[in-house]
Amino acid sequence: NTICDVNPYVYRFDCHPEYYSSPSRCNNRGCCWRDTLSSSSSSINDDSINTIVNNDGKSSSKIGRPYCYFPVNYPSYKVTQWAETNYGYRAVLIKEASSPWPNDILNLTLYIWFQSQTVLHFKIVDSKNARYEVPIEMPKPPAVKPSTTDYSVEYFSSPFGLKVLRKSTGATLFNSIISTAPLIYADQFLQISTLLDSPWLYGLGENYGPLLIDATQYRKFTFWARDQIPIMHSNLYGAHPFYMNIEKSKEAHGVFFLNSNAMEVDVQPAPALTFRTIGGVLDFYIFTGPTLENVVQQYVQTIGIPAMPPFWGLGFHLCRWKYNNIDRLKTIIKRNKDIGIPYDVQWSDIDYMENEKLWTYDKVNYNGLPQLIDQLHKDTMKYIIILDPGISDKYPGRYPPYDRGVQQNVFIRNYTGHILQGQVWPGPTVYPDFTHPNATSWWLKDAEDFHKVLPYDGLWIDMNEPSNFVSGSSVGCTMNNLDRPPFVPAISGDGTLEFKTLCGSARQHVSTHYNLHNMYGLHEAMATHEVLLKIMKKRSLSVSRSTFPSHGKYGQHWTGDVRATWTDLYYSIPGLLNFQMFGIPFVGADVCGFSGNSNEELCIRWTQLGAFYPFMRNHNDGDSIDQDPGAWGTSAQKIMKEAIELRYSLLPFMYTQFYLNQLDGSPVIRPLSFAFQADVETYKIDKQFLWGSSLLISPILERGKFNLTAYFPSGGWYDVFNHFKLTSVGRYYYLNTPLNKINLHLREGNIIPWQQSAVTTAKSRKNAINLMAGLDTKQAATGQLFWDDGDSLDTIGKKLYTLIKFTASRGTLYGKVQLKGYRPVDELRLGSIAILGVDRKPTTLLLNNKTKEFQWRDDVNEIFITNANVTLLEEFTTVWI
Ligand code: MIG
Repeated sequence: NTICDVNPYVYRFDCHPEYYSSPSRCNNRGCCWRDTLSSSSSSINDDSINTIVNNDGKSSSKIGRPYCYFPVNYPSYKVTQWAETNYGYRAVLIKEASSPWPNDILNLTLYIWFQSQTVLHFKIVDSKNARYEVPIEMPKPPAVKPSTTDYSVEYFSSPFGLKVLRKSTGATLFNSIISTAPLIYADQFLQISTLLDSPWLYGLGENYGPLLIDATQYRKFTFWARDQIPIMHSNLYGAHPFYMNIEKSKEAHGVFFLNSNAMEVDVQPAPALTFRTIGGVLDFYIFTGPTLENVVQQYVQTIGIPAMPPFWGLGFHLCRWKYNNIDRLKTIIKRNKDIGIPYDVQWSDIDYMENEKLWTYDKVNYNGLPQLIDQLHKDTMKYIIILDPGISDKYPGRYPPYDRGVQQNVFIRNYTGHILQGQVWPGPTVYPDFTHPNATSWWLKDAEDFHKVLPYDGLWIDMNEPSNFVSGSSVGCTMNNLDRPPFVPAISGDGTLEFKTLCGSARQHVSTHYNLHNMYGLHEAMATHEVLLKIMKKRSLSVSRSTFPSHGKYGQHWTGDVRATWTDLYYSIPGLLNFQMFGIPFVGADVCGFSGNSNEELCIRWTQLGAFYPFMRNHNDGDSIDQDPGAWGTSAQKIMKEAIELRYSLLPFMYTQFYLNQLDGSPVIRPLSFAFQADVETYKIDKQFLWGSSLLISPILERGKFNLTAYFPSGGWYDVFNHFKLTSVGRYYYLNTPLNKINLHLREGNIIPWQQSAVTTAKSRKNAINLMAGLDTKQAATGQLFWDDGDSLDTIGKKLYTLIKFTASRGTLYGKVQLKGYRPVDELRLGSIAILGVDRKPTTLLLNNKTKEFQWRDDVNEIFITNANVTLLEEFTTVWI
């Protein structure tokens, strides 16, 4: 009595997601096989496959309509108890017959916590045995539910399904009541499906591709941290099982699956989504928004507000792999300083180390490096070094980081209990277990000692997926169920979990590597963050390649080994926008591209776009040609310099976005949809983005292109350079964009603070604050400035900052000091004021009640005051009559 008539076919959920499904294998699972859209069974031969084979021929994350799918009412769980509790509900789910997956768990408990008005938390656990759960700090479940919620919960008894609805509209926030998508809960195979309210999805990272995930198509996302050049259809460095769905009614919600095991997510055009993981428990958070912005705030507040970066972190960073010696490094620093590139931070990649050993520097090729760092510091610059997690075990008795690590038991062990040995740059290496209680103090000791030798200002933590040049370990892995689980998601590589990393069976203090793998980078970042706090006693940067939810609390991120291609230039935008949603706002892609040779035009366009990355670092591969600004022809140098100067001039505004992020988790850069959610056209736009919600960046992303059709949401937009106003009806407009031009528009109704740039942020910070106000049709605009010393800890909590709100309305523009907790003597003078879109030419202008000279531009209706020359630490008022 298997009912295989599942039509429309979009409701067919994959019952054989692994490679090589066949009618007989499908049948063994009690599922239905159809290789056509018709509902009758076909006689296709046994070795047909339902997946497209990709290059390695082993696994594939490219999917289409499944041939093997669940019949209607596949044996599943029944609700045997459903109890209303103070915090929500508790239910018992029982299944009679085992599923075909080994170690099926037949008795489950479901907890539903009404966490807050906008956050619902539910978790399904084994009723009898505790299972591994993700060891990150999450908000405590409430003892009692809030008096009102935006959502309501329903369930279906048999087969069990759970539905969460938006009360106000009835929109689907989560719905696993699907007769053809049973809940499966076996020890190493757990899956749950949900119907989506609409096909508009964002999230599911770390991924490479367009911002909008179109659920009218099939697509599989895989989550298993891997040292993998960013490409489509592949698991990458980090794992963020979080998505947002814009509902048909244009409100938005988010769903976070708190699970760290190897995982895949199938998207299919029902539209629906299936989470399939190989361990842990089913633990979900639902965020009701209703704006995309609210969803991100609710998610970020749940996983943790990011660390506030130091102001200097927003400056320009320069790096490359294989300067190879100090003369080369000095030459490159000099040639960029000589041409006046604003430049805050110099980095060193692995070639500064002696034989690639951590906490050493090459005293031959980098003789004099400490003195060079001192010079950088004198020039108000900073210096960051790379660290890889692998510790060389080649010099026992002679290499303290290794010897002390062994003594303190901080290295990951393999299944037999011996320290696991892999292979990275120094040759054979062992891996610290950052979950071990001794690990942070062990890490601190070397970091402190080395800081006395080489006074770095921040750390770059690479290879922390963790990456391994031999799969598993130097002696391979076991055949046990942690290394050869019954099911492996469609991850890249040779189809095994251990490919280019450690064995799943390896042991860490908190659990197995099988469970903790996706969190290796997070745990390293936690330790590194603590170490930096202890050493610097100031804000710093720890920029990590691998990330997991809550990473933002401890560190920053860059998007890894992007190629020096126009395609990668484009995809850097959705990449960075995704990390805004994942709560890691300080993120950048390697400017000019990492792998392969860059070229002048690409590097110019990349520098122009990179000037608007939250984190701007030009970095490249060891074997590629130089691509620092000073490496190019003089006209290219000039354009790059202008782009970086533009960035520096806008940093007061960007820094203020980071302050706002501290308050509620808001992104610092945004997709257009975040600011114009009612406008469906914006949902797919990922070639333009916003700083805050007021500056629109429309970059050139193609070779040989000197014009652009860019989308302008309805309303007024002021060209930041020529001040002309474009009043859009919500359509694409043609923009002439020669090589030296970046399209930058100020949204009407906003005031942005800016400064003249200087060669470092320490210097530009001293310049006067200028204002650019773009009045809206009601002659109004607002803006604000957050200012502190730039690197002290917790200036917000300690109120050691100054916050000024700017308002323009009907013939006045004034600044009100909200808090005066930071009073620099030589900063915060008000310089120029540009007021754009004034309704008529004034005859008189008063600044703090005194007549003040101004210029009037008739073509753009602009008031311009060259130098207001008043302090910003007191209220000021401009009135024009
Ligand atoms: O196996 O340290 O993503 O930025 O330059 C390559 C050398 C190791 C990978 C990083 C890249 C860095 C490179 N690293």
